[in-house]
Formats: sequence, structure tokens, C-alpha cells
Amino acid sequence: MQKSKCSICCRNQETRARVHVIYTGGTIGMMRNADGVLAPIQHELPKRLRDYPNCHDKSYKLNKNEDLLVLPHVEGTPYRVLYDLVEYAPLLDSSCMNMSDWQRIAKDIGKSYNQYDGFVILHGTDTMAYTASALSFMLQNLGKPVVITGAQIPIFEMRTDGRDNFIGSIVLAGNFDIPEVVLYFGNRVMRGCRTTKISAESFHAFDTPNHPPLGEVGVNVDINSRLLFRSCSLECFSVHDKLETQVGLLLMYPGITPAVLRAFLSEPMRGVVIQSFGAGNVPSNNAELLAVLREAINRGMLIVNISQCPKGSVAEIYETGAWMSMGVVAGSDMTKEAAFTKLAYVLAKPEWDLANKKKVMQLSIRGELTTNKVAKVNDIDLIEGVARTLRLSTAKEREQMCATFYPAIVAASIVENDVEKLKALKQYGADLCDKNCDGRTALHLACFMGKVVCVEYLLAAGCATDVADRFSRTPLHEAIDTDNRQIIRLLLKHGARLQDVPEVQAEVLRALAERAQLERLESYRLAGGNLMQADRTGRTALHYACQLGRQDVVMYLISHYAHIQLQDELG
Ligand code: ASN
Repeated sequence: MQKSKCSICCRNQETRARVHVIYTGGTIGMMRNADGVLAPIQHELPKRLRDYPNCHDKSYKLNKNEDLLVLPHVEGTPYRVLYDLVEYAPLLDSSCMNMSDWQRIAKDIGKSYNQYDGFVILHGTDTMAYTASALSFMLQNLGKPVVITGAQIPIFEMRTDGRDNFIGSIVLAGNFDIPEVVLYFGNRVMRGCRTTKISAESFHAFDTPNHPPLGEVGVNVDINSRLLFRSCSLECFSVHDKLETQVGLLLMYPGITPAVLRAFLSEPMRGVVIQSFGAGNVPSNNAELLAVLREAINRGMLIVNISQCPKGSVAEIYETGAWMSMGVVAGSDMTKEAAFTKLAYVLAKPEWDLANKKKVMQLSIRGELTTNKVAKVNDIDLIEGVARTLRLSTAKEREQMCATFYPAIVAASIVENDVEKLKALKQYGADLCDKNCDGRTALHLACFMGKVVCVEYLLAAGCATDVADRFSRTPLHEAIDTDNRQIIRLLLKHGARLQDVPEVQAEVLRALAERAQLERLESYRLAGGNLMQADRTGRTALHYACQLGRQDVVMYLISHYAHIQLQDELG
């Protein structure tokens, strides 16, 4: 693992990493009170941690002014992790937490971001997935691990999951390049905004139903780095500490009345996540209910539709899902925790109008939902960004880099049928007529993909029509092989000519006739193929079609022969 050490705290101490632990409450630090029930006890955890040999190594020599806890060396990890712990007052059972607590945690991380290599939040399990999701959104362009954990049994008890969760989290935060808010519980590292609590008793209390865990801590710590979410933005880390509090989460149930729904959606509510049935369905036979929803949307309320099934996403596949076209945002496969906290975050962005907010709700901004659409990064900006990051200065270096990037971006633009991007690339200096290592051009690809507008643009931009690749195929061959007559005509209009020599033409025609590929025969003819072309033995496609009894092919060929002969007779 490549870990960038914090230059402030780790100067001259190559093997050290520093982690900041924020203790908010939860079972992990609870004890039985006078009534015999579990409650968080102020100051106990920081005091006792020093006496647990697997949480603090007393033999480690700290510098004079350092008042830190030291994790004993963990085999297979590169750094010795030193940590400090702040305890919030009052310590809370997470059921008592609200948005202001998320804001406090986010701000505290923001304040000390540069002094630590990673952060651990000790938290109750009941609302941990909400806090993890909220932090995922509030901590923008995060570049360090923020690990949230807790326990089902207090850390002070003999049998506890708290100690493993605590130690594992510190190891992760201090040693691994995980630029995400993750929830660590029951040996699994999970993306914070994908988690949900699934058990009040099991040590495996959390799951990420629609996304694989990011890693597992067993004999080894296995992080699947390909699954990690990394911010693509060139902006630095920042905390967005505003949240819209007038948001709600409503579980749809059979028989819900319009009056209940109206009450829930009434002012001052600004956004609501509705957990609908199955794949996003509501009672579409209840016109009054639908009218209440429509009215709220028309008033400017942002309604997000997610499924109450933990697995799968919403989609308009039933009549009962048609309400989504009213202007409801489809929340894909987001958990209720992610959808709710994302809505609070998005609604608190003054720089976005409602249309933008709706758009962002449907995009994956922290890996919280599965989508086919990706947030569009302007490719040109991307090139600029890479050039800046690599500190490329000479024109030659930039040219080399562009030569590497442009073919891929040109190809992607054609696949997306995005002529505007092709124009921008041309303006920026991309050579749209360039060949790749197979001698193929953008025009080959556009013809093959049947992207008519791109073909038109490339031809108008002066791309050569008769470039043959290393398999002797021209753009015209691509159009023939996809039977795209519109493109065939366009190419011919711009001077393309079928370059197959007579023997090859005869060969192609024979194969098409034998296989009775009438459509292809017609495409080949339109592209300039000579249907009467004889092979070396003097036989034409008609001979072979007759021989095999391909009646339809014979009819087709004769009609064209007759046509040609008639023309000949007419002179
Ligand atoms: N009620 C506790 C809490 O959420 C549950 C726990 O932490 N296991 O604070």
C-alpha cells in the first residue's frame, strides 16, 4: 500500500502514523448504571484504554511533550499508530443523536484534518449508518480514511466485539490508503453510505446490501482497492457543514391514506424520501394519493423514491411505478440512510437550483448508488488536470500526453454520439483523422457503430474516406457489414469507393449468395459491388445460387441482371 505520510506530524518519524479518535458514545463505552441498564459513562473509556495492553503499548518511547496512546505493533502493517482520543460531552446513545451531532463530527474532522493520517469515530450502532452516510457527503473530496465503529457489547466486558472493532479501526485508519468514510464492524470494511444496521444482536450488525464490502480483516487485512471510491475533483478537501433539517423518511404501507400522506408532506417539509414497495411502486389505483404527491412536487418539494426492499433498485417497470414520471427522483439502490442524508446535504446546497439538486440525487457522488450514468467530467479539463498534476511544462511533453489521451476520448465521444465533444476536441488540437495501431480511424469506428451524425461531422471535417486498416478494411466495409445504407450513401457522396479487387468481389458475392444474405448483397451492390463479377473459373454469384437452389437469391440477382441488361439495351 502506498501511504502518503502527514508531513506535519510524521516529520523525521518515518514509521509513525497518527490517528484522531472521536468518541461520541454508544454501547462500546457503556456500563451498567444504578438502574442496571447500559448507559455511556463519561471519562471511563479514555482512562481504561491505557490499561489495555492491546490498545496501548506502555513500553513505546514517546517524545517528551507527546501525550498519546500507542497501538502495539501489528504484524504486516507498515506503521506504528499513535492516537489521541477526544470524548464528547455528553456521551450519547446514538438513538439520541441528530443532524447537529453529524455537523459537530464533520467540523471537528475538518479542523484537525491536516494533523492526522486518519480518523476513527466511536459511535452507537443504532444510528451509525446514518452518521456514516451523512459524513460521506459532508466530507467533500476526502483523501484520508474516516472509520466509524462501535460495539454490540461494551469494550469493558469480558466477551466483547468492541475491542476487535476498536483495534481494527485504528489499524485501518493509520495504515491504509482508504479515502472514504467507511464503517468497520464484524471484521468487514464497508462503504459508509452503503451500510444499514441489520441486527440488534449479532456481531455482524451491519450489511451493505447492494455493494460488496471494501475489505475484510482476517489473518491479513485485505482491502480491495479497485472498489474504493476516489474523488475525481481537483478541489481540495472541505467540509460542507450545512444540512437541511426539513427532510423526512416515509415508509409506504398498504392502506396509507391521502390524509396521512398530506400531513407528512405539508409545510415546512422540503424533501422526503419515500420507501415504496418492491421496485418503486405505490398504490396507483388511489387517485387522491397520487394527487397529494403531485401537489407536493408542484410546490417544489424534492421527493426521492427508494425501495423498502434492502436489495435491488427502483425502476419504472410496473404501472404502479409510473408515478416516478411526475417529477419524482428515482433513488436507484440507495439505502434509506444514504437517501435521507444525501437529501439533507443536497437541499442545503444554495448554489444548485432544484433541477440540479434532482440531477445530483440521481448521480453517484460518493459511490452511494449504482447508476449507468456517470457524472460527466469534462475530458478537456481532465487532460489539463493530468498535465498540471504531472507538472508537464514543455510543449513536447504535453503533445505526448495528448497523443495518448485523444484517441481514447475521440472513441468515447463517438460511442456516446457526442458531436459537440468531437468539435471541442478538434478545436483543442486533436487529430480526428489519426490512425491507431491497427490503422483504424475515428471514421471506421463511427461507421461501424452506425453513428450517422458523427460520420457526417468527420466527413465534413475532412477525414479521408478510403483509409484501409491493416486488415484492408475501409470505413465503407464497416457500413456494408452493418447494412447501414444511410452511411453507405454518405461515404459515396464524399468520394468513398469500394476498393475490393475483382477476385475479392467475386469471393464476397459467392459467400453472400451461398448463405442467402440478401440484405448484405444489396448493401454491397449499393456500395459499388459488381453483382456480375465472375471469379477465376468464370462463375458468378448467380451460378453458385443456382447450384445450391437459393431461389430468393436467384430472383434477386436476376432482377438486377435484367435491370443492367435493360440499361445496356437502352444504351
Ligand atoms: N443503543 C446503542 C447505541 O446506538 C446500541 C449500540 O451501540 N450497540 O448507542
